[in-house]
Amino acid sequence: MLSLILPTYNEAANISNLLEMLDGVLAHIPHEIIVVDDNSPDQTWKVATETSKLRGCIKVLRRMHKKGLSSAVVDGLDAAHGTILAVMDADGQHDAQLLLSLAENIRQGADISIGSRYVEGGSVGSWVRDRRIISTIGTLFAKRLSRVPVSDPLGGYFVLKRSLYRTVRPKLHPTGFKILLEILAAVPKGTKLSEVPLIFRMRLHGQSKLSLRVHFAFLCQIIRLSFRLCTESLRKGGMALFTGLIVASALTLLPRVFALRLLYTDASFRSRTQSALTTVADREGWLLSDIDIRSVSKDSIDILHRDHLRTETPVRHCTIDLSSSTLSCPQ
Ligand SMILES: Nc1nc2c(ncn2[C@@H]2O[C@H](COP(=O)(O)OP(=O)(O)OP(=O)(O)O)[C@@H](O)[C@H]2O)c(=O)[nH]1
Ligand SMILES: [Mg+2]
Repeated sequence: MLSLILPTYNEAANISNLLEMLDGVLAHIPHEIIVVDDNSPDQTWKVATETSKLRGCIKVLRRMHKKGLSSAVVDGLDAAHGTILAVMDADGQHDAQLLLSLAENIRQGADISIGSRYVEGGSVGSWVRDRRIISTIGTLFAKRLSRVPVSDPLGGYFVLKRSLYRTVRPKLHPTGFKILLEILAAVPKGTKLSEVPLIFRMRLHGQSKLSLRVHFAFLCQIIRLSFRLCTESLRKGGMALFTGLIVASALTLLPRVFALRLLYTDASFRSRTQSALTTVADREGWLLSDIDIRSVSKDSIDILHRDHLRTETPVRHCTIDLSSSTLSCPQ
């Protein structure tokens, strides 16, 4: 089943048309539509509720306080039952027909499918110059924060697998408008993404909610996600350092372990070595703890001896013959 989330705030003049259009587009697909309205003063929730009485597949989630677009989308996605989850603006700017191509991409194996204004065939429509510039700069930053290559990480029209949503859900901070960016910054590496050209239409009725406050929230989101990316890279850097230290220590110890391997593998050799060392130490008046075994062979062991009093006596390199327990220390 496909679950379509429609976030609304003051879209009373648009919602009926859209729901009617969707009725046709989704006629052959098992689906549910969840309208998430923040108690719009123009009573969008009421219009949607009236329509839902005629069509069973529509649910209306009326939130009593305005909490913003991203959190409305997340609440809708949390309440959805479908295996394929879709999100679309409710102001008529997103072509409802495109939903079929987006959903088809998921059926073909994509994990997330996005309506993109920045691939060939897509466009931002008749945006004024300033909005084009802001969107281009924002998109540049956002692309760097996405974990998968994408051309339009700031869009609001996308479809994803429920399993992917479950994976990213704990990482989502649904503030501001850009929930897609939040998702793309949290997807696992190797996530399959596909994009479908989207021509962004003009609003037919109502007003945009894209305010200065929304732009500020976007700025905060970019800073927060950049910070997260940095700390993750640092953590990865820390892991690399730790692994490097372990490998370096192993490489340093390996020759020594190899030189002493007979001591680890041959019990009788170990006891012969032990008795030869004790004999030599008793005879020379050494402490066993002052003897450092460097390497062993079948007939002899190479040792370093340092006087435990740490006097001027230099460290001596000696060989003990195992059969006779004799010590030779070349000068
Ligand atoms: N529930 C809820 N929906 C919201 C909120 N803000 C915006 N929306 C809805 O989110 C969708 C996108 O918002 P718009 O204001 O159209 O933003 P936009 O499409 O980026 O900007 P325009 O191109 O100027 O329309 C619309 O369906 C809005 O009704 C909100 O605070 N709560
Ligand atoms: Mg809009």
